[in-house]
Amino acid sequence: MAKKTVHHVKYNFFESKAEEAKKELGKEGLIHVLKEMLLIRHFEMRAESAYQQGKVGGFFHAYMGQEAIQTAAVHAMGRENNWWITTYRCHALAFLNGATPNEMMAELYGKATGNAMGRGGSMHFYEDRLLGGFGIVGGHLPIATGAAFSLKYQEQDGVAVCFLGDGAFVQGAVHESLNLASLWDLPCIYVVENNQWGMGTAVNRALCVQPIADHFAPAYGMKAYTLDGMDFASCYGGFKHIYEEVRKTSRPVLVEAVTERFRGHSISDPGLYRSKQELEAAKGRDPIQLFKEYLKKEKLLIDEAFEEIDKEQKDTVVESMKFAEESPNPEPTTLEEDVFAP
Ligand SMILES: Cc1ncc(C[n+]2csc(CCOP(=O)(O)OP(=O)(O)O)c2C)c(N)n1
Repeated sequence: MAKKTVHHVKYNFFESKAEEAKKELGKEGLIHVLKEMLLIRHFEMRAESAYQQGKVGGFFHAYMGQEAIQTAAVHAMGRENNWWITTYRCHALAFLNGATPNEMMAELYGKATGNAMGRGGSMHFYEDRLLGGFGIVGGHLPIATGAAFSLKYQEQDGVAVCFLGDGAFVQGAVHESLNLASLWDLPCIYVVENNQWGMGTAVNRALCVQPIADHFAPAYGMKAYTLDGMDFASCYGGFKHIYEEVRKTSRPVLVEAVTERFRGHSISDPGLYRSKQELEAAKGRDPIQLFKEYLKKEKLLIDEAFEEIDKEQKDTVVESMKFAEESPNPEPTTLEEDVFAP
């Protein structure tokens, strides 16, 4: 365990085998990871600008600053066999599960070609193994727990991976889910992405004790893992270890990935509760910059190649805006299609 204090909290970081990422993914795989993280970042930035131009409506929550966590989790565990589920901050996980930038942007624009046919918007992206984007804080944990139950009941290989925020952790359904998962030995990996803030409330004003995983996992008879959420290689090694353990034991685990979001809670939040200096300090550990430096240190990347990849990803996102712009609106006569109302 590596002890480190972040935001006045003493963490016991899991000492991941960071070299595993290089060993298993190789140069090509790591460059692919860089491309994905850059695409996620550019997608959020461009989508924000489209929102500001009035092309996107509804809620909008950016994943900027947290890219390393879900990218590492999906690469370490593989998207097939597993069930994935997250909050309204769901653009990255949809992309990592196979959604294309075109269909994602079109969904934000409310177009018929969108990921949810223009019905869901920013908070409700889906993929074959992604059970959704959910708007009710903590409300998706019972669904993740049910997905883990189904895997076990049907004797299928795989785990359910559930992402939630630090603010969500105090929600009742979270604790009912942890209790049941432990009681029934369900293969569920609960990942608290501690980005330091709820909507505008600092985590230390919402939670009576921290660190989250170290304090709460023992109460449910689970193992706790704390990961540096800004460091891809460390997250990759950590998730790899956790995945193998959960498949072997069929015991749920509680993971805390320590990170910080770079934007307000949602696009309508100017973030006045955080000083400029605090934000700059967080950006000093930008996961994409850290990953770039790591690749350079490993002699897998040079600055010129980075610039090229960066531009490529930006262009892909700009293309997706064109696609969304030119896509048709859903036909009003289809309004009642695909509606489930018991
Ligand atoms: C049950 C419920 N209560 C309150 C809200 C309003 N709400 C939306 S997001 C949010 C904060 C959640 O913060 P956190 O879980 O830390 O996630 P983050 O947005 O930081 O990723 C709140 C209170 C909601 N959507 N659902």
